[in-house]
Amino acid sequence: MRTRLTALVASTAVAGGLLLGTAGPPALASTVAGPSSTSATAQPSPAQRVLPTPTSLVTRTGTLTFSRASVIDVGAHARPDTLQVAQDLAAFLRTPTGYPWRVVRGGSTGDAGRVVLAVGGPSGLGTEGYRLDVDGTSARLTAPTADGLFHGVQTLRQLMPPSVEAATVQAGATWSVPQVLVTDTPRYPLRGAMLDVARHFMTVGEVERYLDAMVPLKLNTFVLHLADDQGWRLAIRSWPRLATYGGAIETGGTPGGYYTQAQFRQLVAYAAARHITLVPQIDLPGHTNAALASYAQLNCDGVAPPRYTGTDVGFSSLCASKPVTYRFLDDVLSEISALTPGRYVSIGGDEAHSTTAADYTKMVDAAQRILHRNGKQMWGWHQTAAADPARGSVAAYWGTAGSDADIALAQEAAAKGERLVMAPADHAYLDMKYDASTPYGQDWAGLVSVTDSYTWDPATLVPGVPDSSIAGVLAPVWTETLPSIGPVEYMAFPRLAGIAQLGWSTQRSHDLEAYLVQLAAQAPRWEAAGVRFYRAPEVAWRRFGG
Ligand code: NGO
Repeated sequence: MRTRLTALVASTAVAGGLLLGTAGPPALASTVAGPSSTSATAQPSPAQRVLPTPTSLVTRTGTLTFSRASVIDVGAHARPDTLQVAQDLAAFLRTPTGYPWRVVRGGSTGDAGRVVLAVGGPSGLGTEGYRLDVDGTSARLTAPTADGLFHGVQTLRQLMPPSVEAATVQAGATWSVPQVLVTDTPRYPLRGAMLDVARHFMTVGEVERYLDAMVPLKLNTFVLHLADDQGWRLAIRSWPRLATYGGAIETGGTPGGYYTQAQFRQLVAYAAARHITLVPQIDLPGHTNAALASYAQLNCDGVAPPRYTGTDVGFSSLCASKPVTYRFLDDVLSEISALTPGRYVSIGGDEAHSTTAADYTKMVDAAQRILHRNGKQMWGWHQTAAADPARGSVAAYWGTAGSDADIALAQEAAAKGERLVMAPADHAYLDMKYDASTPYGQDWAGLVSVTDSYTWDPATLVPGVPDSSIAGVLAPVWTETLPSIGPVEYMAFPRLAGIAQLGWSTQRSHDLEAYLVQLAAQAPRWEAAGVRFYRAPEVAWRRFGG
């Protein structure tokens, strides 16, 4: 089932640029109240609505109101990717407003409110920044890239009433946005979520739903954990039993599943249409029981173990001394690389407790060489720093406070020129329970409240790792205890918003009290979009009608 967010991206590609505009009847609304403006519920200020916090947001007086005559104007010379962003925005807005939202190539006039999207903007916006200038007649969005425009659209969307997220026409609603000037660039270039579909399989529709929910948070990276002890979830043509046998069950012994290569491509494209890069993750040399169970020859003793349905870690390993292991790695990683337009493929590399240090290095290095030959860079957990990671590869740090061995590896990764992505388990692991009463999740890294997930700084988390080595943040959801996307959403929201904010917003703007109010402002939006979330006690969820 897809959420309303799906409509933000149209499936058809068009050529042109972006200008979103309204040339309809005069604005009637004098406030930024949503369609149910008769209710006494307080309305969040512009700064409270936009999450992650923009670099600069200046609130002006008054609103811009859209109407049936509103158009999106991309200008006469719009690039294809700009026009695509406009088409996607039009498609998104049509459903709740019931307005036609024509996309026009220049020439929109009138003083009743229009939106203009164009490539450009002031220097310094970088590859993802944007400027949104809303006055009484237009919302003018400029950015150097389509990524920036897309992020700017998310801000515009969050400035609209929550019912803009609804999947049906909201008759009688007033579609206004407050007049603001936003100039915004991300703190870090890499802001990601990870979803484990190996422990419990998630359908294509479930994964798409998660991608949809990531979009407003300006996340740009999605790590899909495709293989672990409990299941192999991607069809590999040269080793078909990986998926058909190794993917047939999941944790607990319930039926599993796998993606065909066509379905995987669909997911890659679905993410790309949302300006999100998908990073496939195949764990090795540990976390490989599903592969070892599928092919006896991959085991040092030539005997296939049974498939595994429990939740232990660290017991499986590929066999470093067998030539077939390297053929397997070559076949699998080459097929995955060919399916992946992105620059990274993750080989995991965590918890190889049943592999000697020498064997670990041998297999990780072999995997890295194969990826390089396929034009990819290695992504792995920080343990891969113990092998020979190339400069520019990614080490995702999942240590907890005070874990000296992990800190030493993170420092080693930085010294070797790796880019660190911060995913500290005691802050960013969204499978940790919120509190002792949380019905799902684990607690090995502690309980991670909404406050805990936001109260840290990626730049200073690991001593001895300079900020220049930090590429961003990652929020993993491991699914040993999460059988479907509903529980995944409940664990991810609202904490995913906090990680997104840490990755996007300046440290100077870090403010727990303000963040908790921003979350309250998201509640009616998530409700309208059908995104499940946990009503954490520190947030006054009803404040804005959520
Ligand atoms: C660890 C482990 C995973 C578990 C997860 C559960 C990493 C990188 N390896 O994180 O296999 O699923 O904890 O929280």
